Amino acid sequence: MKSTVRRKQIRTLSALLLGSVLLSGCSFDNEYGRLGMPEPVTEEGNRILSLWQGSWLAALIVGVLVWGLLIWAIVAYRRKEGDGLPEQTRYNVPLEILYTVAPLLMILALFYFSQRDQTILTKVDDSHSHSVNVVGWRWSWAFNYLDEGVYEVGTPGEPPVLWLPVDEKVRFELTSPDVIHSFWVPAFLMKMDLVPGRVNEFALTPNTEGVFMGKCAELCGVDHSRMLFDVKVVTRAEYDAHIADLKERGQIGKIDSGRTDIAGVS
Ligand SMILES: [Cu+2]
Repeated sequence: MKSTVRRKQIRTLSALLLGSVLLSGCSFDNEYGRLGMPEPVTEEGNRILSLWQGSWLAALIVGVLVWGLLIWAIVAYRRKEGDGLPEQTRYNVPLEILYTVAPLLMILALFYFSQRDQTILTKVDDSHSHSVNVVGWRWSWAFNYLDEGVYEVGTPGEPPVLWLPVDEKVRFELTSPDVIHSFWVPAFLMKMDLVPGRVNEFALTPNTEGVFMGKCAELCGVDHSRMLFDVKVVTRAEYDAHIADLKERGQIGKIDSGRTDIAGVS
């Protein structure tokens, strides 16, 4: 009688737990549903978010299965009164094949989805409408608006602002004249390293107006923590006005990018 009641309690508790997990997983509009990720503000963000959620869901399903089997084995085969030592066994070929093949299949599935999305997200073609050269240097940032021929540069004390027009695909060209930095805007759900001697690229389309913080995500030296910047996503008219303002301030040309094929202005 007692055990029937306990079984019922366990079943209710499991249903409640599973229900809450599924409910939070199904809703994309809250931080629980996004599993800690910020709200995407780019067209590409939803793809990254789905990869993140899918990976966690897969991990959770495997976790529940493993925990369930463990608990079942512990409870069902626990030592009972009068039991002696259990039968001692060695080797179980089907079981060993299972725990070799099962992880392999899981890794292949994770690899497939990661590789598929990475290929799409890092593909740069001619579909962008403008390009920005992001220069990370010890210890701030410069943004060269390549199509407009103007630049913005910051200092650790006065972080710069990168302006972007909403709903227009921008190509980032990442360069560093000194050490490795990393261009990270958490709200973009995307970051990429700036490596001296090479040009890294990616493109995205901001689709939400607002101000989003950015920072360096690669420990690069004493003032790494001060390598901050903001990204301001605005309308095309506001963007054009800002570019005109930069021109008026005389910020014309390009801050030295560390690229050998382009002569810098400083
Ligand atoms: Cu850094």
